[in-house]
Formats: sequence, C-alpha cells, structure tokens
Amino acid sequence: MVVSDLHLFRNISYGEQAWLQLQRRLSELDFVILNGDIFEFRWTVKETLEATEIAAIYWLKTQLRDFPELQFHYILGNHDSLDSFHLRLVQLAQSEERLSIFPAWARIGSTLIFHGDLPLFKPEQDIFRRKLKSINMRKGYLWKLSHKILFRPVIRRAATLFFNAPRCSRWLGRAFSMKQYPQLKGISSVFFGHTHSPFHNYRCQNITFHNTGAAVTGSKFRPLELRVPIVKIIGG
Ligand SMILES: [Mn+2]
Repeated sequence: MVVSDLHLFRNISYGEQAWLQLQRRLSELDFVILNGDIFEFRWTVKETLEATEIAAIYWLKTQLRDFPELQFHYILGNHDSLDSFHLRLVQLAQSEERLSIFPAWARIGSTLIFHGDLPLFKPEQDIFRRKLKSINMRKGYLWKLSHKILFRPVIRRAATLFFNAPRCSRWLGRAFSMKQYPQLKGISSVFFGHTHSPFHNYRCQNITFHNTGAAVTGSKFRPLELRVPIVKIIGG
C-alpha cells in the first residue's frame, strides 16, 4: 500500500485516525510505502523540533512493533526531509531490517514512487535527488501569516481544483522529458502525493498516474494498494 501526506503532529491533520482505519488491511499486506510528508516539523503542535523528531521515531517504532510482518519503505517529502530527522531515520533503519529509507524516490518493477514536489516544482533540477535541509523554527511574523493565509480552507480547495489529474500528469511528464533519467526506464505507473489532490488511474503519455491525497482538513486521503508479483525495491 502507498500512503502519503499524513502530516502527523500538525493541528489540521487527521492522519492518526486515517492511519488507524488502515490497520486491518495493513496487517494482511507485505509492505507499506510511506511516501513523504508523514510528519510535520515546521508546523508541529509540539514544543520543539527535537520533541517532534523523537515522537516521529517513536511512532515508527510503534508501527514496526504492531505490524511484525510488514515491510516499511519511507520516502521523504518536502516537510520531512530534515537532515537531523533523516539521520535518526537512518539510525533506526540500521537496527531494523524491515525499514528502509529513500530520500527522493523508489521503484518496484515498472512502478515509480516519489513524493512529487521535486518534479512538480523543481523540474529543471535532478528530480531524483533531494537536498536535505535544516529548518529555522523562528521564522518571522509575516512569513507565518502568509502561510496561514495560504492554508485557509478556501485557498486549499482552490489548490485542490488546480492540481487536477491532467495538469499534474502533464507537469510530471514534462519533468520526465527534461533529462535522460535512468530511473525512468520502463516505467508504466507513477505514485505521488504532495498536492493533496487525490486521483487514481489517470493515463497520460503511456504512464498511469496516481495521487494518494492527504490527511489534512479540506483534503481527501486516498491510499492505494500496489499489486506486484515480487517486491524488489530500489531507490535513492
Ligand atoms: Mn509535500
């Protein structure tokens, strides 16, 4: 199953309930792909960044314990690609063989999975390479206010309409054609998130695109099962 954009620890997230509703199905599956923005750091409801990172690692450890048969593959998004958190993830993955970490992308057979922010908004760069960042939690009042405005329900709904299947698929197709990417060889389907506008099975340029939505108010959460004969995952 591919899940994205839970945005856990953000005040507008319903990710915890959404995840709970997947429990029974997840216990029957072989693997889950956490496709970015699983946790929220900049807009955390917790006191500090460190407290949020510790809670995020604890959440992952709890899932690994509760689903003893499940393989977890974590692909970073733009909200959870902090160098400090990535370090914690890598450390956890070293002691936990059922967890693997991919900064930018993963591929299972002819299916490509990534968060989507890199090809959608930085298509001129290498869309398969993510630069990790550190965040300044003390951004100014105006910056915070502008973000508040941007995330008002009416703006979010407009964004949902804007980031529709034809537009996103066209943009991704354009990013794919900008360089010769070996990661794209033989790709027939693509899973992404990021835009918070879910759609499944949109066909464009011989690729089937799927967006798994987001568990934040005003958006729909639409995880999707990925059926493959053999789960051999590669990524970076
Ligand atoms: Mn995102």
